[in-house]
Amino acid sequence: MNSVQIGGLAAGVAGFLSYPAILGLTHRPPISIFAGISGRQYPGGASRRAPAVLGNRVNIQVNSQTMKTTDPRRFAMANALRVLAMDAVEAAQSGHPGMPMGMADVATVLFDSHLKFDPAAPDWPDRDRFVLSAGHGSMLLYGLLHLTGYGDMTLDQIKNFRQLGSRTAGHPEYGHARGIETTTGPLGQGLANAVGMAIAEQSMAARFGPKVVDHHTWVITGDGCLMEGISQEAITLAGRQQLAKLVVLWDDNGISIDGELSLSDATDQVARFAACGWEVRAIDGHDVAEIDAALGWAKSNKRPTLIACKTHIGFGAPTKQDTAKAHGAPLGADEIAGARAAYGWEHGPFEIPEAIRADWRGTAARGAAARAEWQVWLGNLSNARQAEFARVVAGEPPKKLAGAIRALKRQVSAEQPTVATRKASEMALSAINPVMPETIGGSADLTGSNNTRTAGLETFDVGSRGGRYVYYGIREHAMAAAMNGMALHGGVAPYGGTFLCFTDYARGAMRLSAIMGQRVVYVMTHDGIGLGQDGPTHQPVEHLAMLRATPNINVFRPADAVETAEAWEIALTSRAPSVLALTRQGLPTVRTKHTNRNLTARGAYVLAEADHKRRAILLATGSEVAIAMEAKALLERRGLGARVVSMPCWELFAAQDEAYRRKVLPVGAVRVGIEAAVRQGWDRWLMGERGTEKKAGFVGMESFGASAPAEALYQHFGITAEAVAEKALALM
Ligand SMILES: Cc1ncc(C[n+]2csc(CCOP(=O)(O)OP(=O)(O)O)c2C)c(N)n1
Ligand SMILES: [Mg+2]
Repeated sequence: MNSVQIGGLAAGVAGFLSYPAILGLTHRPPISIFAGISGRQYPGGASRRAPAVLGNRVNIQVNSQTMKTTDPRRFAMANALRVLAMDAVEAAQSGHPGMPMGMADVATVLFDSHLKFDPAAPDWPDRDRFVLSAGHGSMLLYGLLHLTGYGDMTLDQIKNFRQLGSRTAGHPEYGHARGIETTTGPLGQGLANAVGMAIAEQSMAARFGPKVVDHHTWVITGDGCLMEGISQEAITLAGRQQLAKLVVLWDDNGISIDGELSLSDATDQVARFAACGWEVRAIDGHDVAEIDAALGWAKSNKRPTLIACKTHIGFGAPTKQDTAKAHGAPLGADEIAGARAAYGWEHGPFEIPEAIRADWRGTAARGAAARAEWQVWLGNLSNARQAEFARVVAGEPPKKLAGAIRALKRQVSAEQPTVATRKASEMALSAINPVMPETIGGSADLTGSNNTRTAGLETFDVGSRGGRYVYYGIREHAMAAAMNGMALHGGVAPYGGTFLCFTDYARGAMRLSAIMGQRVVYVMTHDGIGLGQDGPTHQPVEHLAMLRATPNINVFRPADAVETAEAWEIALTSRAPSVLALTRQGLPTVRTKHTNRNLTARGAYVLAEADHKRRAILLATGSEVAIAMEAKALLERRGLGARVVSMPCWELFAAQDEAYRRKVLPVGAVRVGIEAAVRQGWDRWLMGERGTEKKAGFVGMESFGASAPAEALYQHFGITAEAVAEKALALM
């Protein structure tokens, strides 16, 4: 049988067809898998050719002998990765052996001949980035780091895979071991991170020159990554931006957890990527010569590249190869023995012969030489430019930042404008962007609403990589994940906007900003019912609670232009992600007296002291601080002293010492919290921290909101100074 026609579906979906029952892996019959479009030319001249290895329902015997003769060195290197994955998963009795076994050949060729890396300097700024988006295959990455000689990844770490305190967590965790570029596991995130890394590379190259910054970003994705919605956002953004140095290696194995991919998907991924503006090619992911050629071709492309690597999940496992059984469970002793026999691997668990280790360590030589050459290019920059490069790579804010913020605060306190905090954020950015050339702003198609683009910021685009404003399009999730990638890449400080409500859409990536501790600033405007007539779908009543429940994110809800400037300063000097929840509606300036000190940095502070004997403490954030001030006036008029505490950032307040918190929230007075959002989370400040239930009240939201002008909504939901004063009185 010489040719097979499959009705227009991707190869992985079409395993039922009558392939030769036993297909040698290097055997290449002239198979045409794409009926009617066989030999079709794809953009860039790549023709989508038939992978030599097809069909996941076919019991393919591993032709290890052929692979061995074709390229014995790389075959042995790949087998080292495979046995380490099998053995580590077996030892842990937990983990995912199938993907590393399937992608070992691709990874070997990548590290052996293409990836620019140096284990002696894992953080070298001009290294290629390698992202394992299919994070469940973590043992592939750990094996690579171990064998190539990354100091953090010892054999003991591999043996302690998935154990408490080991660097070899279930999924790759950024910060656990050098060489892990990003935390992956939630499928699709790594792919979108990589888009951000590729953007950062281009931006840095425009700033510091293409000799000092010139590297690729390589990503391994699985079927799962490509099924996730975020992948569509990511690949269309990358396609539009023509991120030529981004290469996706898709582990096209036709299997996911539930079984054959055809159960749930029939997408022609190659055609999909081509339609999004990518260069595409399909290869046999076990044919090293073909892999080598494809990776080389990818580097020469003018647009991002997808290489569909047809592979066998659990490659070599006698009965579990090509089945979901190889995906996420230990293979068991028999399968492991059978796979070892298929590879001709005669060594015990975790045993790698010295010759193979030496071959792996040898792969680092190329990168070491490239780094030495790079040092020369860096040295050619002036001292000032070198210092600037070092500063931005280290993520240090510029010295001028503090002064710029102070000057703005002084001006605002004097002029006391009534402005929306989204506008105040633009004012802050107008002071920041000129003194902080590493910022890269953007918005998910709400530029005019989020006020994220300041005068003088050019567009980041194909012909203008020096531009610092990214039109992310309506892609909240990919925007957030790309910003993670930019922050992880280093050298740039990303911020991006959407409506606070659409935090939901970005949430998967925002959680990872927090887990990884990355300086990403989320400019989330339209932060409550105050946006008015767009109605409940756009009124984020529960989002503050959800964000505050997320560890390691600073959630700022500034009350006026002064607090907004302070929040920006903290966000840009911090190692954690920040959310700025900003209003659409105008707010009066409440910080009318200038202080050089950043009061927002303490999280909460006494904005206005009680004039009469203190009977009430009114705690509020953002747009409700002005309401608290009015309520205070009402109470004082009746001789009842009320203190107003502005709480722009709970996380920072919680981090203050007890003495300071006690000073702000002393025992005794009744407490009323005011926020146009749900109460969840408020009880710590109202009833905890020396408060009591009897003396605690809350004025806020219990429902989703409604469509009406903001003013009417505040009246309708009873978030008014009168209601606050009444609540305080009732508690006294
Ligand atoms: C967002 C997200 N949803 C679900 C999962 C759970 N999960 C991990 S791997 C996987 C299947 C992925 O299939 P594929 O990428 O084809 O991996 P393979 O089985 O080929 O290794 C799923 C559903 C996850 N990690 N992330
Ligand atoms: Mg798969």
